Amino acid sequence: MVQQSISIIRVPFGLGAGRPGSENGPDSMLKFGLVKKLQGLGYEVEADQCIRLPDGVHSQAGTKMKHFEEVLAVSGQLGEAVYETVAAGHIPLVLGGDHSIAMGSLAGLTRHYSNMGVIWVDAHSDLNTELTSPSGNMHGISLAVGLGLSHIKLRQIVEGAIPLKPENCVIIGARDLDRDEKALIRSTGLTCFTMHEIDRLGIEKVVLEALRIAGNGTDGVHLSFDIDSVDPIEAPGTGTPVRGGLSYREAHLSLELLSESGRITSAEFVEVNPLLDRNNQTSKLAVELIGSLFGSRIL
Ligand code: B3U
Ligand code: MN
Ligand code: MN
Repeated sequence: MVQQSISIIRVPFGLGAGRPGSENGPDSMLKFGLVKKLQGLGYEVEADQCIRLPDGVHSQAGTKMKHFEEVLAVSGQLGEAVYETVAAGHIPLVLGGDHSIAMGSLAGLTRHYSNMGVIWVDAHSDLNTELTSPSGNMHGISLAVGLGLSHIKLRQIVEGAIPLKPENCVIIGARDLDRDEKALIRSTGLTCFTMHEIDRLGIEKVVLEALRIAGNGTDGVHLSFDIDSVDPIEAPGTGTPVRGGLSYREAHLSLELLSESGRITSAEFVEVNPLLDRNNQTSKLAVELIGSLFGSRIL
């Protein structure tokens, strides 16, 4: 991280997921000491931004994508807040909420950064579109929206936003991909390090390669971290757990390496679902992992 002031943006919104609970993620991460942790690492921390769904926004019944209008309304507000935050020189740290909110973050960020890389850590690729989504859940299409592959465009969310370039986007930790998502990964040429590659190459090599790709000629690198990338043994409190994920140490090492690189300019942590958690294990893990991203070390 280059700048020294973090602005936390809470997004208590979970309608993009298939089950309730992720709307409680931001409060839970704050309750388990996130602000203190970041202050202890030497940052100035501001935590009073909170994005809420405006009154009176409701999706029409009968559209295929569930809560489409609500997701766009929240994303629009989040996008403006993220843009203002980076424009003022602070590091935005967005706390979800479900992963549909990434559309807002990406829209706000690409208004500021003209050539941004993205590292997307997730069990899924979130590369469905409204045409291919098997579930109708908006959190499954957010990266496709970021890449300009959906009918929903980033510039509809924030004026002046631009699509991501696939050659600067990297997915890490994937293990549950739909058929059309696999085809999109192949045709767009974006890089996807599945759990198979992580097993074979080791997480250090994968993360360093991801940094090279996302950092190649870019003026910012956004980390979008879906907590379901971590194995459900460590992170059970999430809506769509998939076995065979990142170990506790692989997850920490990833964030430590991203921190060491000094290249990450914004981050979001999503899909923490306190209603599904065991002893708040997942919220506490998320706080620890954010600490690693911002420089916490064992020694
Ligand atoms: N690809 C599936 C499943 C899914 C995506 N993201 C999550 N689940 N969390 C879909 O619904 O698009
Ligand atoms: Mn996701
Ligand atoms: Mn996921």
